[in-house]
Amino acid sequence: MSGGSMKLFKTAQGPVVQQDSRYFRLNGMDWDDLLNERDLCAMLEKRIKGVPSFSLEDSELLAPIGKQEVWAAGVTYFRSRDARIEEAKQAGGGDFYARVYEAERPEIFFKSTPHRVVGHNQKVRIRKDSKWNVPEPELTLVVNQESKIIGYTCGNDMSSRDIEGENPLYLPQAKCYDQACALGPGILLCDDPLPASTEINIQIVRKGHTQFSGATSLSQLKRKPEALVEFLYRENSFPHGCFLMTGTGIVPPDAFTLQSGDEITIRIGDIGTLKNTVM
Ligand code: DO4
Ligand code: MG
Repeated sequence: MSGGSMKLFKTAQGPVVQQDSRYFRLNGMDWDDLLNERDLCAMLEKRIKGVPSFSLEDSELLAPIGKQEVWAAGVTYFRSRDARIEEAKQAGGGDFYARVYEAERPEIFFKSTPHRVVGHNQKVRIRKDSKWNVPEPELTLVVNQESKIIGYTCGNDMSSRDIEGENPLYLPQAKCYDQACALGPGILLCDDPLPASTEINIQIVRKGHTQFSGATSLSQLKRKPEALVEFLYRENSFPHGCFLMTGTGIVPPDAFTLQSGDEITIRIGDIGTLKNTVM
């Protein structure tokens, strides 16, 4: 890619591209068409030539999603495998997690329709019928209709651990509900894989005090992003492309559960920082 890295943001006025710390509006361009443009970065470089830059405020940002579905991979880090085995032990489900961690076929599940997704600075929710809730900070792949990874964003796979732990068959209820998925702030457009040294950080602040912080890096991710995409696109078409969360490598201690008002900050390498408050 020439001209340095680019990021794509979504606003109510339309898509915005960032290059070299300058922001340009892409007036009249459709978000879903853009994500599926053949040579996106080259097209954007041409398109922003001569366009005046402006300063983009955080308050303008929407979740960087259009008509795409969001899917998620699970048990892709050793830490997640361990935590799930423990959480499902009583229900007799622990063995499933150890097996899927080693298996050739990854765990991939449906996470969210676009209307359930929130963006940077918007509110995520915990279920009223759950007592044990955590955020899951996950590198999220942006994949076009031809199964090409065109970029990356930060994702939060909000999860109800008591529901999931009670019975693995409850996974869809633990994972898929209104405002259970946060994506943003924008999309780092990138043709190449991210370096293994890319860090994933999370901080949870309650009433001004850090309740939990954690970090991992992509070197701990057991599966290659391309392999996850290959499985997802087997026997499945995505006419608008899709988002694929790659699993969490950070799980807070078992005594921790989210509360209303908690501020969750997720930072991944050069992608940016996704911040959400629990409703
Ligand atoms: O199998 C349960 C969910 C796993 C998950 O969401 C993760 O590992 O990130
Ligand atoms: Mg997850």
